[in-house]
Amino acid sequence: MPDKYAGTAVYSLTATLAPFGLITRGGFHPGPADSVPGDPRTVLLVGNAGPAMWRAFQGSGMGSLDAWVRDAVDRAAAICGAEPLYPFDGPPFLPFQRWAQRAAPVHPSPIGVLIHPDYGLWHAWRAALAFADRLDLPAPQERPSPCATCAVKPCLATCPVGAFTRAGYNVPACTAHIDRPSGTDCLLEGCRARRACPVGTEWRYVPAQAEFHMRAFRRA
Ligand code: B12
Ligand code: SF4
Ligand code: SF4
Repeated sequence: MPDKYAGTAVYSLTATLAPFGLITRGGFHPGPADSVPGDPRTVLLVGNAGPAMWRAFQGSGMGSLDAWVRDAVDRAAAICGAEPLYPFDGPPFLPFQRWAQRAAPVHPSPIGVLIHPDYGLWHAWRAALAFADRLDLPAPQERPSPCATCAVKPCLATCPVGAFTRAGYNVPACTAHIDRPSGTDCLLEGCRARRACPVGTEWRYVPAQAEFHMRAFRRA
């Protein structure tokens, strides 16, 4: 976070979220095409990268990650005078992946999840904060997609049931596999295709965190 934010709402937000392992992940000045409810002038995104948020959540003793995030972010939003919005409220869901591409150097990967040049596939969005005022934002970082220079694309060759096709992500094939004994590896360690990506491996989720998300996905 640039020093120029010292003492501002953005700075308070970053400091308030840090003990939760949550980070501010850039922002943008929305227009009508961004479909942000309430017509705010600035949107900041909040998310996680790697296992930091998971460790804080584990320490809380709460069972629902979404409820824990809402609790933390609602409080942070009240402190800095913003309206909180959540990716899990829906359907209809808010277009967080589109907003993310406005706010941070992320790009669609061949398996759908957005890839970040540092974090690889090991990051997510947990909330957005909508501000009525226009806040100064750092210039957007222009960083190319790591997928552009990844000749082998192991993410596309690793799924045991070929769930990633030209037609998109075959969710029923994936969930059927993880319900079978042969799918235990995906269930307990996380999606094999995601694990095959060579980018940002130091940010990889720890096994308990991967299992938590895979079980939540299976329930969904
Ligand atoms: C519904 C949903 C699902 C559904 C359906 C997904 C599907 N059919 O593709 C299910 C339950 C299957 C699912 C699964 C997962 N999901 Co999901 N999901 C969502 C959710 C809640 C809504 C998506 C949506 O409909 N948005 C509405 C549209 C209008 O919004 P949008 O941003 O404009 O959507 C665009 C993108 O989604 C994009 N898009 C979608 N698919 C693809 C595929 C390709 C190839 C490309 C280029 C673009 C693209 O096109 C849309 C139109 O512009 C989002 C959160 C959110 N609010 O966005 C998370 C979200 C997309 N999921 C996410 C994740 C991480 C997962 C899992 C990997 C979870 C896990 N296990 O760890 C799994 C994938 C399973 C696996 N193999 O590991 C993350 C992605 C983070 C990232 N780095 O990009 C999100 C953003 C949630 C978050 N908190 O960050 N998910
Ligand atoms: S394996 Fe290569 S193509 Fe696939 S997501 Fe990672 S960098 Fe992109
Ligand atoms: S979780 Fe396993 S079955 Fe599902 S897409 Fe990933 S690799 Fe394929």
